[in-house]
Amino acid sequence: MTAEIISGTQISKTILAEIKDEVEKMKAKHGKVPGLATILVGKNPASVSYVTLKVKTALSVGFNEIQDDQPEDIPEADLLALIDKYNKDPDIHGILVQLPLPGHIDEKKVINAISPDKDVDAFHPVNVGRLMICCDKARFLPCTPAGIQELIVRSGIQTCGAEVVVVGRSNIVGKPIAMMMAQKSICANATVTVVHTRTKNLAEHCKRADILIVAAGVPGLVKPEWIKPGATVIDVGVNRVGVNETTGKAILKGDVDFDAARKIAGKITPVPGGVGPMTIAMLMKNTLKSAQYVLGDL
Ligand code: L34
Repeated sequence: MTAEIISGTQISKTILAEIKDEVEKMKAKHGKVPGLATILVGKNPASVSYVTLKVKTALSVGFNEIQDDQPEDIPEADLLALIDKYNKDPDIHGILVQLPLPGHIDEKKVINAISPDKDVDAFHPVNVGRLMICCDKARFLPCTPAGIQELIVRSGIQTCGAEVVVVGRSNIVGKPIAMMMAQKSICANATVTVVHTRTKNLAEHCKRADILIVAAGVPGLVKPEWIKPGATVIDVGVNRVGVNETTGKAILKGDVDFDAARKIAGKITPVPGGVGPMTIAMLMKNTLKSAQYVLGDL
């Protein structure tokens, strides 16, 4: 058996085309487009790569995009003041501060400073709380988990009653996707297990999964014998394992041993071209929603 590839590149293109249409409608109706401020502190190569893609994508769907690059040594107070400026700017509907931040800046303080109404990452405690209680004010879902859910739904994978195993318990991916997959909703209704570094018999848990979501940040962690034949495997890991000597580009590897897993799984996401592009598409969706809400169209 060779698993079918779930292409995040393809699916994200469809979503971005939908968003572009909505932006055009907004422009025609209100003379306005969604505004996104992207703040990058320092020059972490992975962050530069992701933010560059985010900026390019925002422009391609017709957003007003403000790319705000700041030096590595920006004082925390200055960064907080910058966030406050965008909080007050009526043309900005989404604020993104790319993580990780340099050690002298308190990440929690920064996340708390972003207005929950412009928190298109859904990292603010108010939005995390809304996600947890599934209330209708949950306008923003965190981008990577929302992207994973879209991949699953748009690939026609049944989640109702399915065994979902999530490897990893981060605030950005593991915890929110586990909560989302357990929600009472047609896109979810799964039975969810969260496993992590202290779990006994990691392999045994993974083997039960109809849908295995791996967000551990450990290249090649999941071996083919951990996968139930025919299962769906979603690989969230984007690990930079080296540099291609001819192109100078980073070599990316997922958390799953892809070539071996492909022979066992039913469906699988590749790295690159799987969850990564979906994260970016969902950021655009959140920014669009934010603007639609402000304009009274949601
Ligand atoms: N604030 N910080 C904030 N929001 C986020 O949603 C993120 N994340 C994570 C890191 N820090 C963040 C991202 O944007 C991870 N992440 C992310 C975004 C995009 C991609 C990967 C991770 C992506 O597009 N990956 C491509 C390869 C890109 C490359 O060549 O470097 C892929 O196909 O997987």
